[in-house]
Amino acid sequence: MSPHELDVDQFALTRRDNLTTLQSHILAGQAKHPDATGTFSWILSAISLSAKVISAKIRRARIDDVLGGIGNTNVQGEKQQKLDVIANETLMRCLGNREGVAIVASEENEEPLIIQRQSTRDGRYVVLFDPLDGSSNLDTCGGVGTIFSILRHDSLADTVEESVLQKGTRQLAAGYVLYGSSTVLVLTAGAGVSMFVLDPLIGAFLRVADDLKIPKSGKTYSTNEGNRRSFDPGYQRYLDWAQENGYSSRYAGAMVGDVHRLLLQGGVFLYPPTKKSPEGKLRLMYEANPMSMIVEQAGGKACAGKQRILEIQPKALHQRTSVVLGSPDEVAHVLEHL
Ligand code: AHM
Ligand code: MG
Repeated sequence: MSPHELDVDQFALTRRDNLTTLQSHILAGQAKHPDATGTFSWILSAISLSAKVISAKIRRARIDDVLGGIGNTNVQGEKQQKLDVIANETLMRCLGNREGVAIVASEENEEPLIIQRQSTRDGRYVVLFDPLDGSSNLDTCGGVGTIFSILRHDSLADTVEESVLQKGTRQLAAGYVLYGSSTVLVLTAGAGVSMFVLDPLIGAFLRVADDLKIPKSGKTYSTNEGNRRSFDPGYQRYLDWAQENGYSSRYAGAMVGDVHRLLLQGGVFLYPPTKKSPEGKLRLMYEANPMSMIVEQAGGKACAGKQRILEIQPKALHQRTSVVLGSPDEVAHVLEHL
């Protein structure tokens, strides 16, 4: 081939391998909506900035001596880690000055925070998050994560509560950041799931997968089996069945870690009601809903008992729910036993 001839195959390969940052992915999404003002993209970029800051703080946590508890409990009665507070403040600082954010609500704050206090009705979005999920893993260098959910602010709602308490089906976007052996951001804006890895050398999230699909099945279940005796009999029957059928058990102690594994390798995650948490432990609005949206967008299923999680009408910001989510075949196996 002469040097002037175009090697079409090679060109196609180069095109496929083009580097895409989270920023350019977001802008490409925005370009598909000609009437978009860019506000939504700014919010996603604020979340990406928070993820970089939190990731850096976690990596240096032992050196900077910010591990361990602060001696306080949060609104849920759970021990707050120093990094819970740092991650919460980081997200608040990044989102607090973004135009278009009307309300921010977090696991660590009792009440939603009204960002646009003077003119809440001008703010267009509500951002909900769990700043540092699984934070009890921190002291032992285990995986932890940030989970977020973005809703449209209901400008006709009379109260802040009313605007925040929307079903998961109304989420515009959802995602999580896993601070594991690498920092991974998984995002859906309702048209498939994309995955990005933080390249710490250049400080950018690079896209490593687009339109991610969860395996249809996978012989792994994730649950805290220490609670098994207080599970309803249906869940216990499922665990018996899974063990008789050669399933493996994997449990990270951080939902983000477990969901990330099943998204890539298949399986099912269960947090049923227990004696200690009769409604389930996980929070509907900023844990179960965003994770369910991601799993469903990837082709999986997410239920609370037999009800689809995304269709639950929330009654309180910190409402809890039971959770069964993952590969469609595996969720079906659980439901067959309930
Ligand atoms: P957190 O938001 O207070 O960290 O709690 C949520 C976490 C989930 O990430 C995880 O799946 C679960 O709690 C673990 O709970 P348990 O220790 O009861 O198994
Ligand atoms: Mg959590």
